[in-house]
Amino acid sequence: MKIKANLPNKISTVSSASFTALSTPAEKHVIQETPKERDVRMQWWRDARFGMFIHWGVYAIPAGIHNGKPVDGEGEWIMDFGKIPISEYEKYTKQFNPKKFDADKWVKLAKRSGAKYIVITAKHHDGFCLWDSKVSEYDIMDFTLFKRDIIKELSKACKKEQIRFCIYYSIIDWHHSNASGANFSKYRDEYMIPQLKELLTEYGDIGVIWFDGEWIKEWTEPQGKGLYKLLREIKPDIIVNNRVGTGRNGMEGMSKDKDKDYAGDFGTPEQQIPADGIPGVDWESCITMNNTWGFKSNDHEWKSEKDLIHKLIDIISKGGNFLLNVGPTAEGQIPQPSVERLEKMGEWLDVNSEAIYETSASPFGRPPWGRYTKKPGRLYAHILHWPKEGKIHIPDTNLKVSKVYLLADKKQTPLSTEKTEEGLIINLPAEAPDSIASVVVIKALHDRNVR
Ligand code: FHN
Repeated sequence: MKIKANLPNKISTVSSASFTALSTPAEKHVIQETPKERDVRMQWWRDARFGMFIHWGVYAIPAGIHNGKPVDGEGEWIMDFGKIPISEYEKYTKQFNPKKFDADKWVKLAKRSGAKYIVITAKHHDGFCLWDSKVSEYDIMDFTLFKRDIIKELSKACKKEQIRFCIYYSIIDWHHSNASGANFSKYRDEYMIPQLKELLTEYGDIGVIWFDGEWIKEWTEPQGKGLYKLLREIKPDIIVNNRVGTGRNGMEGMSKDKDKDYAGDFGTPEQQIPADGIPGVDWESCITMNNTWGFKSNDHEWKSEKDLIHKLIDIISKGGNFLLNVGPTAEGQIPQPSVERLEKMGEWLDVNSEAIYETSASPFGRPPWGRYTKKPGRLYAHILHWPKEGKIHIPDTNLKVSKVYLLADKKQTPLSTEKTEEGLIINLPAEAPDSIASVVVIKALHDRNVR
């Protein structure tokens, strides 16, 4: 059951004419871009490999508990799962005053973790805006005592630390009276689009617009294509996920479903890592650190740092990006268990980042002991389970190896190898340098598999 309310909007002065593109036939929505131009636009995102998702908003106040009772499901859905009427939910909004929020602290943690970009929920399904929106009073400046533009502060902190700043925007809006039913186009043209324009043009360099809530019946693929075109016209180098349209699952089947051309630049498998990746398209797995996106005071089921590092390696070995979520508290603090895990991931990346950033998918599938990533002239064997037999086998008879060594070994002491009819045996030391994952570097010349 979705909840609606009448919200007195500051109706945008932007003419609706600029949005007719949203309703004209699909062929009007084609962006002229060569494959090379697309590769240039996507390059920073592909090289980055690892981002931090931040789900933060009013829902952090109830934090999974409403009227003294726990509400099942993700914390950011409490307004819906808890069947909280708008008027009652607005009481939570009035309480939103995160005095301990420190954008620099959050961004420095992201940087220490090895994340290269941050995606923040500027507006989730509850409709509350974390920035000073010109078309709404339901925002941090007009509706709360906090009166600080969180999106602006985070954007500035990201610029300072050279972390790409990205925006999550929900097409669903449980607070806006026109966001479903007959008046949806009014919400789209007079509220949603002006908000996207202000986020894209007034908040610094936005790397990605990350849409969500695309599954509602009012939203269609042609509208998604029209919106994608509009956003690329506003900011030609912007990257947009496939939830701008209806492609969420389709993109995952995209490599097999060539005749279905979904809007958006990358697929968005959620809480999952596709077994074989998604060959032929860009994709990003978004995953929580416990079981909720938005903070819940009663969710303590934290994934281990070993599990998170293995997920990072698994995703990247399949050619994807890893968007790992944190759900800050109502006070504006990232939960300590999240901080601890992010710090551990950063320590592992301090040693092994060469085998992660700017790499591409494994040329050999998935060996029983771990995963592969590669760069031109280099193959990286990520050993997740140190083999008792003290060796690993690389199934490539073409490898012209110049050097093999443990990435953790600053002296790059060569490991002994043996050529076989099936490929290359690499002999390993008795002890793994890292109990979570250790990387063997195979410097290979002129090999078709290692480009
Ligand atoms: O409904 C949302 C959910 O709250 C969360 O934001 C996830 C993150 O990708 N997306 C939707 C569920 O698919």
